[in-house]
Amino acid sequence: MAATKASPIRKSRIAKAVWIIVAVSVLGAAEGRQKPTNQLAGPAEVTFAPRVPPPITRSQPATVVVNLEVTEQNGELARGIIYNFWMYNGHVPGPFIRVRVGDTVEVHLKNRSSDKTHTVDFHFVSGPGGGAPVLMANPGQESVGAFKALKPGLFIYHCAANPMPAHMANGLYGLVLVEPEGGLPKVDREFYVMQSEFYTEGAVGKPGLQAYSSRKAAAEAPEYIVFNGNVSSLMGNAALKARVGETVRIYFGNLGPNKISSFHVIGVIFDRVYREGGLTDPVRNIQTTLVPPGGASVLDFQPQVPGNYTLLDHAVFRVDRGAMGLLSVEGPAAPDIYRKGK
Ligand SMILES: [Cu+2]
Repeated sequence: MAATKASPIRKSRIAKAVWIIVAVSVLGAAEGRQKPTNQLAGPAEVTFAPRVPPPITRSQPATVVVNLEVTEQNGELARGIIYNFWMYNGHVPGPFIRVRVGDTVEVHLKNRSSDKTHTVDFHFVSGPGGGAPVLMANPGQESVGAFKALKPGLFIYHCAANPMPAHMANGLYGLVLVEPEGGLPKVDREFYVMQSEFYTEGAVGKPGLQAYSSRKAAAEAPEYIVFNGNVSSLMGNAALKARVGETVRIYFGNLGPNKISSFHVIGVIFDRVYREGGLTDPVRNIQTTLVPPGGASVLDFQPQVPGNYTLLDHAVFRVDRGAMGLLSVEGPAAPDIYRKGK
């Protein structure tokens, strides 16, 4: 169409089109400015206990993808004692997820169960159910949700499908570290340790496949209280290892579901304790730290003397139920600090 002069209608259409182009480019520019916050960093690097992913080096927030998969499978709770664990990514506890404050965490949850609905309640999430209603996945289905990490901290995640206590007690939990801007002070070694209880029909030590006892769970009478899902997960060859003088950090979570942990490492004074997982204001020179069900704590220390150090819940009869681990420290003796005789 040959037009020498635009009609009023065409004029207004042109104006509209120009306005749209301007609006789009303004929005585009705004998007461009915000782009660092939306940068896709790809899948989050995750690890299984006692390993911890390396510190985050990004100086800008990003979108990180976390893939979780729920299965139900038999595994050893102690030697000769089998339990049907419900697991995130085939492990109890589930993967350690490390992100940065301001990150958007895009969670993909695959539910491989044939007959149970599962989900995740992330304590780092601000919003209803910690994301659980969004992530609810029926048997065989996949759910997706995206959540912005508004606050730094060490946070628990756990299943929250009905009946929630059973879904938690059977093994569906793990930790998320939301690093503050600039990260935490650097240390030489980092470990992931998570305490939880198991309620078996058979008394502690009874061999064979042990069913979950909802009666004992309701009575808050666990048969097992363990670190990292197994009585011997941190014993023998699986002991944590460090050298004299190295700085050591334990990311400690307590799922419960019922018992408060009085976490202690025999022969160690914690230089810094980030109580209840709050990363802004550590307290110093602590012997034992209280970690409630659904809570966590970050513990920094520096072993000065070689030898074996015992991790335990200082409610000490629980050691007989499994609440014990070892840190093996190698290096030169330090007789000025510790010696036999005068
Ligand atoms: Cu579940």
